[in-house]
Amino acid sequence: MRRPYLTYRCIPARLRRSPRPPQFAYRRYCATLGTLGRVVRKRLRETGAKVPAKVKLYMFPGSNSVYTGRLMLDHKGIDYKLVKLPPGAHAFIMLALGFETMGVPALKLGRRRVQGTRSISRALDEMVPERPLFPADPRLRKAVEDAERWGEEFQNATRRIFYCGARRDRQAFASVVTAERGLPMRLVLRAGAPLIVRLASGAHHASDDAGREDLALLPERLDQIDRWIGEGRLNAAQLNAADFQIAPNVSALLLCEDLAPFIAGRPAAVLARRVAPDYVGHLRRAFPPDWLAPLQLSASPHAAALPVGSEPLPPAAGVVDGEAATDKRPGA
Ligand SMILES: N[C@@H](CCC(=O)N[C@@H](CS)C(=O)NCC(=O)O)C(=O)O
Repeated sequence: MRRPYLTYRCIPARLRRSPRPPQFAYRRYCATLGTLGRVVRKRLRETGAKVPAKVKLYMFPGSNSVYTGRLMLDHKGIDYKLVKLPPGAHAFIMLALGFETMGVPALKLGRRRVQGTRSISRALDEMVPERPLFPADPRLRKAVEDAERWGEEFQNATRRIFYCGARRDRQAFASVVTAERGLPMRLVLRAGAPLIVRLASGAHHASDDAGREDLALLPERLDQIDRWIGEGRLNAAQLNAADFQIAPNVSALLLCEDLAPFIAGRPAAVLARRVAPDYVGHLRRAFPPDWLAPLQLSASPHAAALPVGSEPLPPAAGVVDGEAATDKRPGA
């Protein structure tokens, strides 16, 4: 089951009868979407949705924002080619390719370029109205747009927290970004990890002060997600752009040994496991204890059954409903 995509790509397009088989880490997600995905793709063909023949996603595995982009493309049932870039160097490659900014995810839709998760969600809805990422009702749409914008800030905070941790746990970065790579690139990324982490920490303003503040704000941010889930703005029957924006970041935080016990018992974790269950990687205990004090103070109603410090970790990305993660690959 490794790299079914490559096998599939070997079949000439005219002979491909089934939709592209699930690839990378979304096996469970795709399994849920399996039948539905086939129906959606068939409908797309019938309705003549304006999907260009060539759709490319520029990305690097391990990025939280890329995970969001991939989930939305899959949600729409769009067939696309992954262009995997090396993290760090990707920023310059994106500029060299003519994109406006250095960031991934970015899409090439025929000749059109779309960069950034919030632009991608809108472009996808424009192209494929089926399975909308935003509700038609203006009031509900605004609620989802607000949550999506908030989610992008949460995405930034998650990234800052991760880089603060990755400066302390030297295996963490490689554990996240090598999951979908072949051996040569894995070796390169492992060797380059300390430098990439330093550069990315600078690019994303992930100083210790910023990370510490993000950890202090984490309980209220998680409370916000839980509230939105309670209201039905998130994790409703029909997933929306805000779900796809927010869930991968909760999944990413669940990869942190220090943080998982504070998150695992929350509705936010249910959302993460439903929407973005395949984040790969691991961040060992890395944060100074005083950085975690605000989480401990707010922990009582939400902490997982396990007290802090008593492993094993609750099931996070990579282990879903007791199923071991043998070939899990992240989208982000
Ligand atoms: N907020 C942007 C995030 C883009 C972003 O920061 N992506 C990272 C990868 S996780 C990146 O490419 N950083 C390089 C840069 O922007 O310089 C979005 O939602 O698309």
